[in-house]
Amino acid sequence: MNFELFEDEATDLPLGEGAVVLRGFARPLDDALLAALGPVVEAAPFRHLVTPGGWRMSVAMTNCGRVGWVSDRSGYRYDRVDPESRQRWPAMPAVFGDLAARAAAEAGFADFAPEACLINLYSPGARLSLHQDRDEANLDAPIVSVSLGLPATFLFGGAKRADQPRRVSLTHGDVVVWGGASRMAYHGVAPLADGVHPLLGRRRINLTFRKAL
Ligand code: MD3
Ligand code: FE
Repeated sequence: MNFELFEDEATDLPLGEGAVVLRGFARPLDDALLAALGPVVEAAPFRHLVTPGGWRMSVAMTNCGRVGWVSDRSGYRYDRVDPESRQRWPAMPAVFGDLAARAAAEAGFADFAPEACLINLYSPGARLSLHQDRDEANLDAPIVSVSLGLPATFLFGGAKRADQPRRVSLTHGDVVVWGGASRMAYHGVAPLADGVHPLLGRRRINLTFRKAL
C-alpha cells in the first residue's frame, strides 16, 4: 500500500526503452553522500562553465573521478585535470561509485564502473536546456543520475530535438538509469523553482555517473 498522492511519484517508473526511475533509491545514503561531497568541492569548487558559444551556464559544476566534464570556448571534453587548479580531479568517493553500480545493476546493467562523476549545482532559476550527452567514448554504457535537494522538473525528449519532451518530477534521493535506446535522448531541466530543502536548503545537486573513456 502506498500513501503518496501520485502513484508515479511513489513507484519505480519505466520512462522509455532502457530508462528507469528508481524512486528514493539514494535516500538511505543521503547523509553519507553529502559528507563525501564536502572534501570533493573543497578541492574542486563549483564553477559556472562557459559554453563554446560563449554563454555562462546557470548550473554550477564540478567533477570527481578519473576524468571530469568541462566546457570552454574551445568545446566540450573530458579532462583528467581541473582547468582551475591544474590538478587532477578529486577521486570518486567509494559511496558514490558503489551507489552508481548498484543502481545500474538494478536496472539490468551489470558491472557499471564509471570513470566520471559530474556534479551539477542548481540554485533557484538555474536550468539546463535540451541537449544530448554525446561526449563519452562509450555510448553503450548507461548514465546514472542521482538527485538531491530541491525537486526539479526533468524534461525527457526523444531522438530529435523537436520531439516534445515529457515532464518528470525528480525529487531528493531519486536515481535514474538511462541506457539502451534512451541513452541518446534529448533531455534537460526546467528552471529550478525556489524552495527550502531540509538538508540542502535552496539548492539541488545532481550527480551524473558516466563511462567516459
Ligand atoms: C537522459 N544533467 O549533466 S541528469 C547533464 O539533472 C544532465 O543535472 C541533468 O543532463 C541534471 O548532462 C540530468 C539525467 C540525465 C543524464 C544523461 C542522460 C538524463 C539523460 C542521457 C540521456 C538521456
Ligand atoms: Fe545531459
